[in-house]
Amino acid sequence: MQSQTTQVVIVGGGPSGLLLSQLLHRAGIDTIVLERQTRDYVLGRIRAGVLEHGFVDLLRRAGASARMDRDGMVHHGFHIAHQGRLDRIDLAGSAKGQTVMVYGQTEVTRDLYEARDAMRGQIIHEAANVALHDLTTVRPYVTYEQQGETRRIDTKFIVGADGFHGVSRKSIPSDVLREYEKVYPFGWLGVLSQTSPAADELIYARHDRGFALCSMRNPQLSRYYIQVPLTDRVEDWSDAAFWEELKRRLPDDVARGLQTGPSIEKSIAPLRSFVAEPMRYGALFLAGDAAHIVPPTGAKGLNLAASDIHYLYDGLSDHFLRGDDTALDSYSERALARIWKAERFSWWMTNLLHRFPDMSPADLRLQQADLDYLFSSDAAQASLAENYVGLPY
Ligand code: RFL
Ligand code: PHB
Repeated sequence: MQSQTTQVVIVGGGPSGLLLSQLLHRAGIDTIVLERQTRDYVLGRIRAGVLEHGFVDLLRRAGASARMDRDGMVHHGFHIAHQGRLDRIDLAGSAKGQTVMVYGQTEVTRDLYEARDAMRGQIIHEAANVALHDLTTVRPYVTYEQQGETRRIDTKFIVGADGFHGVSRKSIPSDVLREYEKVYPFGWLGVLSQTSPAADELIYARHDRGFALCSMRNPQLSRYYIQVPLTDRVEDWSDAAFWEELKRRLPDDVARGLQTGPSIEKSIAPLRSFVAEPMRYGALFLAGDAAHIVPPTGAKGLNLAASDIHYLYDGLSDHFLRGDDTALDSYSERALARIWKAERFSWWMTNLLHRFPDMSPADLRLQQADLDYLFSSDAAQASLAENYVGLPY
């Protein structure tokens, strides 16, 4: 069997895996990334759009920020539409000058691939049937299949950055792993279109017909979402039906000014809150969506992946460069403390803005009171802003 050796095997070539591989390589630590899909497939996914400053700093440390620093859009606030009007959350004013960066996950991933190429980083695409072995020994290894052949990589540590449906979390015995999950009774239908954005800043809309979000990728590219029942399929939604429904959920003046056009991409994502504990099993460390999922309402998924990578990079570099395992041994605990706070925030923002199918008149009044309180209290706005820009690492 063909075999290789490396210091860290990273399963998953999404943003988490690529970012860690790039940071470790710059510190002189050798990695191999195993990705199930082709590069074009990974780069075809349309996902996150809002980056916290912690993520921005990490991309700079990874030497992969030139395009983001040039083309990314710094946002000082966002809007919440409710009862036919727009109220603004002043992020910079409420969160001590902090802002967020609007720059798409697709672009982040492309920039990371290019940075890996420039350093000749090893990324193996179309790696099938990845399997993790001997995780609780000092000689763990990974096998995978390529072109009909089974190959082996011997290593010291394995990082599971293979997303929610990956193999890594499933490699932890069920009597060790605890899983916490909440599934929401709706999804988000997302549309990407070559049109100018609805406004200069994002608009999150609460409406009796359901939630809507106006976001963007650049001044000519917009991203919109509407809440839909889980039973809906993408084929049920023509572009015309999507635009009509979106407009109905926005304040009149925003709807009137909305530029519509053909969709470039259209997909439905279910909403889920999920955490797996612990995030370490022997030589295996979970990071990003492999360990946790948040509903996208607070724009936290990719940003949580970045804080995991920050803690893991600390731990792995201390291990290899200084022979100190303190940070590695506390990885799961440190990462989970921040994850649960982001889970809370994402759940709260989802509850604030969505229409749940079983809401009673009392639930609706409570939801309205939550919004009224938000816009009548500087402390409530400061709390929202502090969480939205990202809690400290
Ligand atoms: P990913 O991106 O899922 O990458 C995992 C990679 O692992 C590969 N893989 C395997 N490779 C080898 N062997 C296996 N057995 C494998 N199984 C899987 C996969 O092919 C893939 O390439 O996880 P990662 O890197 O942890 O990154 C997480 C983020 O992608 C995710 O949290 C965000 O996209 C969530 N998210 C948002 N996050 C934000 O911070 N801000 C946002 O504004 C935001 N908006 C969103 C979002 C997610 C959305 N969807 C579609 C779920 C909006 C949406 C609609
Ligand atoms: C996006 O632009 O895709 C986006 C922005 C904010 C969110 C979720 C998704 O909360």
